[in-house]
Amino acid sequence: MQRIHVIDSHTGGEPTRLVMSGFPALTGDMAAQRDLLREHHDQWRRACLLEPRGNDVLVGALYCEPVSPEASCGVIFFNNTGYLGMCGHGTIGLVASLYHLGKLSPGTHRIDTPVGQVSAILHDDGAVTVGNVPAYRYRQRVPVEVPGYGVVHGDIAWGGNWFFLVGEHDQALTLANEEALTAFTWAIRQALDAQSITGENGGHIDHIELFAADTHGNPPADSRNFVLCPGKAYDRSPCGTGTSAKLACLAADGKLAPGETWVQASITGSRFEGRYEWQGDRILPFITGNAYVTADATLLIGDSDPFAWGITA
Ligand code: PYC
Repeated sequence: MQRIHVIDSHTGGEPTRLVMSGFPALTGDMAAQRDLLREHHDQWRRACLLEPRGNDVLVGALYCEPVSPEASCGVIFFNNTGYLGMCGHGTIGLVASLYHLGKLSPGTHRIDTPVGQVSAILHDDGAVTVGNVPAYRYRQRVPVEVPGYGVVHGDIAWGGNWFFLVGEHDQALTLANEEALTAFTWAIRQALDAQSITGENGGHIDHIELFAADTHGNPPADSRNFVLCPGKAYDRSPCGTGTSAKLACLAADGKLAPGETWVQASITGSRFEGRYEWQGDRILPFITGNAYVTADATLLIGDSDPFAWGITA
């Protein structure tokens, strides 16, 4: 019997499963550890995140020893289909979970990730501000022919993952319309792949983000979004890396000044606050949100369980 200690939380409705212990030992820098996990131990990701123990919406976070002297810890994020560069909601969940365990106090912390070091401030009221990796817009208003929908224009931006950001569309951004939104964004994602439209240096665009006015909020947020994640589930939170990519586009367009607050609502109505500082021709995004711990549990992987390592196609 294998045992994995996890802390579950949600950030704006989006769940994070933090793995504290039970995974195989990994070595090297964070990117090397992520690659080792992917290439040699991927069944541990599947056991934690796929059915019957997990589900498509869950994002996993593997707690690691820090690789740099100033960091409190390292983290590797993963989901139902693979591995994420960075994850904003997951970092907020990580910090809230480590606070729950008594491993972090309010204050500023540094966290090593496979795509660079991030910072996290745990505020006295429990809110967390993530200082994300530098973000930037790579291409503006790129046309893509989407079968069944016609030509869709979007910006390509990096916020710790690659995003295609679409503001021009006729979709209703409501939870009731979730199936149509998933179909539309999945069609965009497939069209980008088919037409070899990528981020810089061939970076795979695996997140699609739609924007509209927030007509539901009271008071309204600056914008409402729908984010399709790599495994086809939609983000219940406003997506930390997606909000970072949005800030990069707003900064590039001169629509948001450095230090000014941008309130991003999600499709569920949950909110993040974002702001940025310039760093050369990129921005440093800061994303603030709250996470809540929902479980402190031990996952059991039994030798005789036919679905011990998850249900796979
Ligand atoms: O918050 O960055 C994020 C995120 C990525 C995928 C799901 N959430």
